[in-house]
Amino acid sequence: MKKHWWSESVVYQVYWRSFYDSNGDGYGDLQGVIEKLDYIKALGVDVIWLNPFYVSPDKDNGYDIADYYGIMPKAGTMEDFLKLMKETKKRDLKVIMDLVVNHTSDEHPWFLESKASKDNPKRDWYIWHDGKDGNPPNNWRSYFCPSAWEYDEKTEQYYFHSFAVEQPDLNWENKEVREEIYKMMHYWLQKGISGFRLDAIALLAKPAGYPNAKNPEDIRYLTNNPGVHEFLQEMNEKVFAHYDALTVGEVAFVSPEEGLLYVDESRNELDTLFHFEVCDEMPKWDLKRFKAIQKRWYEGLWGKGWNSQFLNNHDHTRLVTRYGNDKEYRVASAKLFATMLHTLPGIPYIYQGEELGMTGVKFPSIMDYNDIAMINKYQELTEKGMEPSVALANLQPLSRDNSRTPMHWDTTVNGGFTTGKPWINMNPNYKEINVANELENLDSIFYYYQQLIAWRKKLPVFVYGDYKQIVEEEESIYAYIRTYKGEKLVFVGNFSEKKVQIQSNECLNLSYDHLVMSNYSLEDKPQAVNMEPYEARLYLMK
Ligand code: TEU
Repeated sequence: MKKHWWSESVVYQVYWRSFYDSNGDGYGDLQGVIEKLDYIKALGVDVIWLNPFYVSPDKDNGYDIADYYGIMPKAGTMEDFLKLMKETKKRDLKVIMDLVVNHTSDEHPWFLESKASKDNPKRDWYIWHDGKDGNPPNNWRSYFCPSAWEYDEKTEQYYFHSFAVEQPDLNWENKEVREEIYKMMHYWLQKGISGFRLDAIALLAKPAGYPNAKNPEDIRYLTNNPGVHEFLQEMNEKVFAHYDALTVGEVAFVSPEEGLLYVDESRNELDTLFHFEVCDEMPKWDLKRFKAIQKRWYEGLWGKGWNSQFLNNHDHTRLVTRYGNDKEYRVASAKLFATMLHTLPGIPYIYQGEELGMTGVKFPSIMDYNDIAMINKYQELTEKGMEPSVALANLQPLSRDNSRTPMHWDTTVNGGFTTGKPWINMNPNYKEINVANELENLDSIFYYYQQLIAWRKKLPVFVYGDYKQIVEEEESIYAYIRTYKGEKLVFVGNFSEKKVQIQSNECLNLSYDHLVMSNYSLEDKPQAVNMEPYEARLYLMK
């Protein structure tokens, strides 16, 4: 595979509205990100992914864009953005921007024109269909609502939305739309950003004829439809080919074979992708399934296109709460997952607060939640007759707000995040889990991440090593070997709350002398075959 500036990078995701508030309005902002750049740099990462901060009515936290060229006042100003560009450059950090081109806000001037009349020149910029016998054009669901169609009284047609009603889908079949989007992409790339995280990018092409779905609940029909690769090849030719940028696409519901079509270097589409076989499709930790996923994606992509690795983001419950153990083994399990994240093949992405082992939340009332996906679903369930308390309890574990509560900087009010009232409640455990505590404690999760990243920077095997799973028959052990030009890395992890003695002799020849990292003390020279609960081991050999 070709070597790029980003091949050896580690990406840190900044959900700016919950990162650091510099002006006391309760929202994090770009100036807040600037003030914390030294913290991000200290972790050792290279790239910052910023969630959307374009002008937006903010119904879906910035994923409903009303002006692609402006900055949301909550986030700051264009001046702040340019300062961020300067300050990141100074520290040799790159910035990739989250960009939403599958849909806009229903307040975008394009949509206002499109819905003004059937003969408006922008009518065809969105997807308008007649209803069928007083019903929507077909039976599809959207991600966030029971129907993917919304009726417009004035023009007596339905428009299509893959997400919320306030997020109408653009019509990518329309050449003018595509040209406008490419123009806007150039605008930001010329301002000095280093690439894009492309939101919902596999949704650009819609199924021909919009046929009814057999099982409308399974919304796979929204994704990965014929035509999407033509759009991406054109986007690449018209935009990405002119820059040395990193493009990572959000590509849900694809197999490795389908995923490869997006990232195969010879096809000139995207550089890498997020597939969702873990975060969307595996609600609870399932080691057997995880091993199979890693194997299939390695076999599908290796040598042809770059994979990405992530275990949580702004849409998914924090990893220690969802996949690890956020109680007695919070620190151990956070470090175990971190060791795996940085040693698997693919670019690692860290979601803000992950490096502190931040946990999910359970707010007492639906009124405490902000996530539009959760609130809409709550409404749908209660309208169908579900007890409100039952609906709330059902939705809490996977609410997107689990990961959206503000960063914990210290033990002061609101964890030092804001001097005002935070836009969403704090996780009450900020006095215990926060940056100040982490930085004081040499054994902290933060320093563990820092050390992993430092190793990754030092040895090419982390990036270029091939991948082979070992001790496959062990139920709670995950172990693999990666090799590259005489370097060898071995990861061994116990993903259970019990002590385990590994039976397989594949681990017998792992010598203590090669053990470079573990989340348990190395002083008593642990033997390779005896694993503590959630223990992680990293061996390196030359
Ligand atoms: O998410 C889109 C998405 O397709 C889902 O797979 C996502 O994992 C889901 O929301 C989980 O419940 C993107 C953004 O990441 C999300 O924040 C936006 O709300 C959405 O697109 C619409 O733009």
